[in-house]
Amino acid sequence: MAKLFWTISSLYGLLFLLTIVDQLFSLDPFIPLWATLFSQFKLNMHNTKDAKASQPYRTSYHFQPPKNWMNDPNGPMFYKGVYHLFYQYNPFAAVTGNISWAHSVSYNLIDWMHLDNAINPTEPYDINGCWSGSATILPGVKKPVILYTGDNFEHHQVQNLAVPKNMSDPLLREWVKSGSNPVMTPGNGIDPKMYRDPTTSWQGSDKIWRVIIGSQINGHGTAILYKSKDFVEWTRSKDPLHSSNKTGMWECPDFYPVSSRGKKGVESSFKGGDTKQVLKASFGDHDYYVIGNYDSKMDHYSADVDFMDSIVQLRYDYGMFYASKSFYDCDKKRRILWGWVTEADSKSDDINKGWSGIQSIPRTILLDKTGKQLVQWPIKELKKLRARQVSLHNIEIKGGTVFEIAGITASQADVEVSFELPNLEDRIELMDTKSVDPQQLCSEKNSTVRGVLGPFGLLVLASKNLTEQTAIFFRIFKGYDKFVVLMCSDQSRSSLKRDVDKKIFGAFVDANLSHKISLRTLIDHSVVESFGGKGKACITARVYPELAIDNKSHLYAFNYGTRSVRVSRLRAWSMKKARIVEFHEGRKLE
Ligand code: DQQ
Repeated sequence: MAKLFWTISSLYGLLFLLTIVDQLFSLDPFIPLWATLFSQFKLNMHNTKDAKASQPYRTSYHFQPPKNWMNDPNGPMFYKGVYHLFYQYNPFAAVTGNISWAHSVSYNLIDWMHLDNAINPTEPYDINGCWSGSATILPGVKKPVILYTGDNFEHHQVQNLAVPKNMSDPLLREWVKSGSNPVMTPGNGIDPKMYRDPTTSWQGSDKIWRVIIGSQINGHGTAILYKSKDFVEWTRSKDPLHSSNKTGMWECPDFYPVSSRGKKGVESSFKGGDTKQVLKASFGDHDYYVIGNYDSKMDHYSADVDFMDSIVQLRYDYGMFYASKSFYDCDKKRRILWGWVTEADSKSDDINKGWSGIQSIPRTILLDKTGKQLVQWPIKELKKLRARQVSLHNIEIKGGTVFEIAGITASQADVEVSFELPNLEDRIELMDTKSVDPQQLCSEKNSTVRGVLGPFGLLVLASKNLTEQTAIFFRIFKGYDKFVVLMCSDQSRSSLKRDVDKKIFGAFVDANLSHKISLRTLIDHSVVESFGGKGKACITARVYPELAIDNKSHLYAFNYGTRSVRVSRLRAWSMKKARIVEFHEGRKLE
């Protein structure tokens, strides 16, 4: 027993040391050592090779648990050299149910160690599920705390507090629930079934903590505001922080400052100047956000353009991406966003696969130079997985042609391409964006419909004869006062399978077009995550090809417009697998 204890403690000691060294010096050689350490201690390395043979849709570098159901990301944080990601998890099946907080840790947000669940439904106040919530790192004591929603014995939603059991454990594996739970309960006009998902808390200049809870009051999406001095006693403010009579229930709100100068992220309690404040709410299957100003003295938030007040809605992602959560990474001074990417196959497919749900690649978020929208980009650590590379320069793609980008693993790749356009004054089609839904436009003008400038882009996860293909492409139109860039992700021919959702997605890219438009696409077996115009519009899709799997998958560039476009530069990389290890101590689910 003593030996086991010593082994485990030295393992943690070494791990902690390695994470610190890695943080300080960014030394890649330590990474294999980290993995070796775990295999030496006979921890359960996940045998992905075997899994792949029968699992063509399992991802290789996106975050997913070894099995079962996963939905929302919860309580992401960076604490003492370790990134933590908790997530909504069913430990028993590939469908939703028994929702608990699973827990994984990483030193680089790419390689992960899966730990035992952090919070399980065990108490009357959370017995029907430990639902979404957030972590806050208390300054001074530098201690993380979690607020989460419990679905209680009456199926009423209440807010609960949990703290680490052992602050000297660098992985913070065990969490204890507060004896004061629930710390917030629905009252006065709050529907107990519409009261959930506390945000990361922030402090005003009065040092008082604030948090918002997602709700729907009188049919309106609402962020209920609470205040507390000690995280235990919370008082509801008379007025909500914000609400909208144009939306229903707000799930998983997020509220954070972004710098209006420079490229650094901003911590949630930041009170300096030169910031704007983002409010995100999840509703109608999408994550919408507004940008505005927050006066922490009056607790007043005003959006520059409010939810649903403009034809074009600001969304983090115009494909599949929901219940997201951001956190401030104090180590690299950036704000990072995670989002749940659900499956587009059937429930019975999920049961057969034994799993459902992945997380997006973590993205850095910044305010765009215009101040009118955010820009997102895959975290720089992802580059560590780039392996074999192909590069192309200055290639003309004539109208109506396709060419293969060979030489990389097309089912597991990172592709960056920049398209150069001909003279935009030429007769290109007109478009009044004020009355057009881009998703609808992409469905009507799918990848087979020829235009003048476009569709041009990439065909990914494509079979050799193109029977199966997912097309990510642009079309350029002439708007009233500027050129309009439409970005589409067309899944309609992605698979021969019938029982999968092949919806087409679309977004306008506010790209201030000057003859070039860029696309980055991350391809990972069953997920295609695309960033148009340097991250101004993102579209994530799930696809389940039958023919175009593993080494039978191909990558092409195409142009079905009548005018030629030029690939000024294309770089594509095979991607390595992320290192995933499991470390379970077999603690009972209390
Ligand atoms: N998922 C959680 C809720 C949240 C919803 C339950 C959003 O807390 O509102 O698993 O996907």
